[in-house]
Amino acid sequence: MSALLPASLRADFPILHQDVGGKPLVYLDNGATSQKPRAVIDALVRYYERDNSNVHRGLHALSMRATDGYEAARTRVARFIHAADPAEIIFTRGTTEGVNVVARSLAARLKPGDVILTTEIEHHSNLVPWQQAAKASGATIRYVPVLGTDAELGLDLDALDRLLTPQVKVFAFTHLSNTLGLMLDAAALCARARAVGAVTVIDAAQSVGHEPIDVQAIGCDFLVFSGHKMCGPTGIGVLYGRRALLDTLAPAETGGGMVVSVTYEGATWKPAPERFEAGTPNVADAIGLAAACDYLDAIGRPAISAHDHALAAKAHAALAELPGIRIIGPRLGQPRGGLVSFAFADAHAHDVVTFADQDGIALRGGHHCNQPLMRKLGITSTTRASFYLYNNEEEIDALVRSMHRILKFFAG
Ligand code: C6P
Repeated sequence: MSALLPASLRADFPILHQDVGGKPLVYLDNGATSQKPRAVIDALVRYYERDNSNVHRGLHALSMRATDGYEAARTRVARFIHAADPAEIIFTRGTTEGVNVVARSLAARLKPGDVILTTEIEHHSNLVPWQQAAKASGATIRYVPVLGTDAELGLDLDALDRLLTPQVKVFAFTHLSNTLGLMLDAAALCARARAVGAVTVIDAAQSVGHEPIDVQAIGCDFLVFSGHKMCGPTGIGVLYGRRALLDTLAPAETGGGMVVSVTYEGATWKPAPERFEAGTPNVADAIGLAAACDYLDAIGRPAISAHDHALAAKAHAALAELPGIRIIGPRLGQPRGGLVSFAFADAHAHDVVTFADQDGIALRGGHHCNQPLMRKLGITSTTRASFYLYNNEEEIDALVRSMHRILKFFAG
C-alpha cells in the first residue's frame, strides 16, 4: 500500500504505546477525538511552564509573551485554512460552540418568511442550534433530503435546486458526515447558495485535520471546527468568518475583552475577532492548536488523506465480506472520508464496541449524534471505525479478526 504514511509517525504519539486489557491498544475512534503528538503536548507544557499569563491586559513580560503566543496561534490557524486575514479566526471551545455563536448572531437578522436550509445528515451540533435560531427569529428550517440506502446514500441535489430559493438566508452543511463518511462538494454547494444570496456555514469538524481546506477557494462565509479532532487539545476550536460579514454581526456573548467603551447605560463592541471572544480566552490550547497545525502541515494533508483512504478502503473491503453486515455510507471510489460505518443484523453496535474493547480496539457505536438521520435510515445505531495518520494495516487486520469473533459469538 504505497499511499501509507511512514510507520515511524506512530512514535510521535505517546498514548498509543500501551496495552488495554492485556492487548496492544488499537485506536480507531478518531472521529470522536484524535490522539495528540508529543509536539502538541510539549507546546502546552512549555506554555504553562514559561509563559502562562492573561492576554491583552497586562503590560508585564509574561502577559506580553502569552499575548504574542495567542495571536501567533491565530495567524497560524489562518494559514492552516488559507483565511485572508487572521482577524477572521475566532477561537471557540469547539465546533459546537462555533455553530452556536454564528447561529445566535445570524438569528438576530432573520425574520418570519426567511428560510434556514440545512441537510438531513447533520450532526446535532449543526442542527439543534439552527432549530433554535429558527424558533427565536420566526424563520423556517428546511432540510435537503438524503437519498437512497446503504452504499447509495447521497444528498438529493435536485431537491437542493428546488429548496434554494431567494428566501434562504442561511445554508449550513457538513463537509464530511461523521456517521456516513459522505463527503460533500463544499465549493459547489457554496456557489449554489451564493447564487440566491444565502450565507454559507460549513461544519468541517471531520474534515479539517484530514483534507486540505482553503476557505477562499471554497468560497464559504463561515467554517467551524474543533482542535481535538486534528491532533490539538480539547476545549479549543475555530469559527472562521469572512471579515466583511463578521463586523456586521452582533456578538453572541458580551463581557470583558470585547468592548471598546462601557458606561452604566451601555457598551460598544470591538471589531472581530475580539467582538466574539468575551472573557479570558483559552490561551494555552490555542497555542497547542497552532502546534497541531505545524505538525499536520509538516506531514501534509494530501498525504494524510491518502493514508486515511487507503486504510478505509482495506477495512471497507474486508468488512463487506462478513455475513449479515450492512456498510452504511458511500461506496469506495465515491467522495468519502477515512471512516467506515456498519451495522450487523444480529448484534447491537454497543455490544460490538464492548466486544472489540476486549480485543484492545477502540470503536464508536451508537447514533453518533445523528438521531434524525438514524430514524430516516430505519436503524438505531452503527458501529464506526475511523482512521488517522498513525493507524496501520495490522490494526485493520485486528479489527476484522475481532468482528469475526463477534459474529461467531452472536451466531451462537
Ligand atoms: N462528532 C463523533 O462523531 P465538538 O463536540 O463540538 O468538538 O464537535 C461536534 C461535531 C460537529 N460536527 C460533526 C460532523 C462532528 O462529527 C462532531 C463531533 C463526534 O464521534 C462526537 S459525537
